Amino acid sequence: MPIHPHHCRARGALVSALTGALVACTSSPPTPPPLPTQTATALFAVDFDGDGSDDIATVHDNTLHWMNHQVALTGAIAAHEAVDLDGNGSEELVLALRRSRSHPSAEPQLLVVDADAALPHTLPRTDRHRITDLSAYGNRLFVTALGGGKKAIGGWWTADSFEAVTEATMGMSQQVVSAESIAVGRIYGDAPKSNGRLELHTETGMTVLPSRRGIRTVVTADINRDGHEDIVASDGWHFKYGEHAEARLSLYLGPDFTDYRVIGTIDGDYTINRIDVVPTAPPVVVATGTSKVVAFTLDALGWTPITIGTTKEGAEATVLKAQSQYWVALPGEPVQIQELPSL
Ligand SMILES: [Ca+2]
Ligand SMILES: [Ca+2]
Ligand SMILES: [Ca+2]
Repeated sequence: MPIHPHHCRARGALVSALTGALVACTSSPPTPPPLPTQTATALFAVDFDGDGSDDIATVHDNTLHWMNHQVALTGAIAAHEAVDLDGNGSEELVLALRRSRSHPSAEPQLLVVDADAALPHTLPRTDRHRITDLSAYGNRLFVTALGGGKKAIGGWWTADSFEAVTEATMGMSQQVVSAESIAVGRIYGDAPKSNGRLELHTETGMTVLPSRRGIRTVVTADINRDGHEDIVASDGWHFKYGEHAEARLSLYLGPDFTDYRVIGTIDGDYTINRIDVVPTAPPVVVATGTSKVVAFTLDALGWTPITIGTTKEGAEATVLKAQSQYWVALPGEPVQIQELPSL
């Protein structure tokens, strides 16, 4: 196998940043999955062929590239999720599209992409709305859409149906915790410009969880590997985001979520647009802020932030798993892929 000098350099830099140790290049490093395009504004990790390793889809020039296919996108990507919707063992990529400068009259759309084709769907509603978040739970997809009156409604979506479950003012980020409970991140409160909050919606009611201010991004993952889903949220939003907002990351341990602790902040950034939890032991949380990508790693003294890249124009880092190895891919010209060390 040939030596890949760029790959080795990136790997050495990241590993030495994390451990302080120098790592020698070997002649047969693990290789990440191939990129459909070398330049990308966005990229997604999806196991299209069901072999257990993520494949990469990229967006370049408003066109989605994946598995030797491409399709022009008819809007901007508002949310995305990988989920095996038809239960055949291979994942589909679901993109939520919204109107954009290049497509000012585009209707909100769910584009379901499998290994062979991309099929557009809509939500069964006719009012003006936009899809703001997607969440996979098993083979099911939970979709959040913001409509009139700043009301965000979350529910289970299939190609034939939508079963509404939650309703929250400006609850734009919603992720499934369990079949009966949904974490609802509200960026604002009921009153204009008031602070949002994190809520847990269940069949029996709603609980407010502690947070700094409004919630920009929510993910769920079993971060301490105890069998219960936990919640990670960026909870520092403020409407005067240039002055008061913080790129702050907080952790809520399930199943009660009363154990709440701050993982850290990204200095100089005002929010976190994407959170990826890497389920290694100990875990790593990769957060994309407004200018930096930071990996938070856990040791006996707590969480340590390590800046692993920069990001611009809303580009988000993506964690992918291939051949039992984790990688972080950063969109750009060209795309950069770094190996995530297991600490
Ligand atoms: Ca695969
Ligand atoms: Ca499938
Ligand atoms: Ca847990």
